[in-house]
Amino acid sequence: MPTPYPDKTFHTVNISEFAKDVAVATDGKLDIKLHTAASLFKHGEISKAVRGGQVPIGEFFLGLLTNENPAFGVDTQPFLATNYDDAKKLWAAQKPVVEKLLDKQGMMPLFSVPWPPQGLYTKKEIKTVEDLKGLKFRTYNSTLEKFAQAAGAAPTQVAVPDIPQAFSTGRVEAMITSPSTGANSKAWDFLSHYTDIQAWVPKNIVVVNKRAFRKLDKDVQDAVLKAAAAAEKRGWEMSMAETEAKVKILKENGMTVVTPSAELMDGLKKIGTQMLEDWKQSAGSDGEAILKAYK
Ligand code: PCA
Repeated sequence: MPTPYPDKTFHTVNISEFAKDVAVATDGKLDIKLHTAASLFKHGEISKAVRGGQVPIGEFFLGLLTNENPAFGVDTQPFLATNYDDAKKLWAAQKPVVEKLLDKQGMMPLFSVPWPPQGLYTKKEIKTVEDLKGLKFRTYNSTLEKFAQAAGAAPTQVAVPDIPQAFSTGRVEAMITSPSTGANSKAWDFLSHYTDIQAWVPKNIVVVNKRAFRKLDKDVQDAVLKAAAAAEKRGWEMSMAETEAKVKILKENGMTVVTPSAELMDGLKKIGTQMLEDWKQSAGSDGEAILKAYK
């Protein structure tokens, strides 16, 4: 099972628990071996590897598939769902469409877990959108890339394990990510301000190859589904706990945690509104169904 993020990431910890639960429930009949931190496949290759059956199961950032279909990345739309309650509602609205799209590719979702709300990391205080102009900006999917571009910044995609090096070599100088990824990357080594903009609550997803799943005995299938449901519940709770714990660590390590100015939020939300309009255009009837169910 390939996963993209390092061992200490709470998503990875949750998945280890999931694998253990499956092994225990099946008396070792199904033993899931994790290959973390993109060690088996690069992050961008994981969904294809599951789809093609090179691996039976894998984890990836759902919004990475935005280019395949905008519905996959609705949870990375700026300011559409910015807290856990709304994120839960958005997932309920998005899930049937994600299931349908993955099914066409021979895959099935097992569980999905959110990252904490996304905040802004910089080397100085950011009071307005204009302050972001020209900054070399680390991104992780095409939606964030558009957002950074619309704010006048210069986006560059960098995978989580490469964040410290990208900052230390000056390839990037700002980013939007969770307190989790910020703290795990020791953001204080190269950044000073964390502005709590709570811009969106994006998710990782664990998917299986349907053919591989069908080959399992019925009791093993049931054990996997049961462990998956438990992992989704546990993962959401871990994510909520993570938010507070990791903001505290940012502070303890000397980062200035800033409540965003009204002016900054207005400017960023204006970009979000325009991006949602564009998203609606590209997401068609699936997009409409998601937004209708969410509202
Ligand atoms: N961490 C991952 C995805 C979202 C998050 O909080 C990243 O920065 O790539």
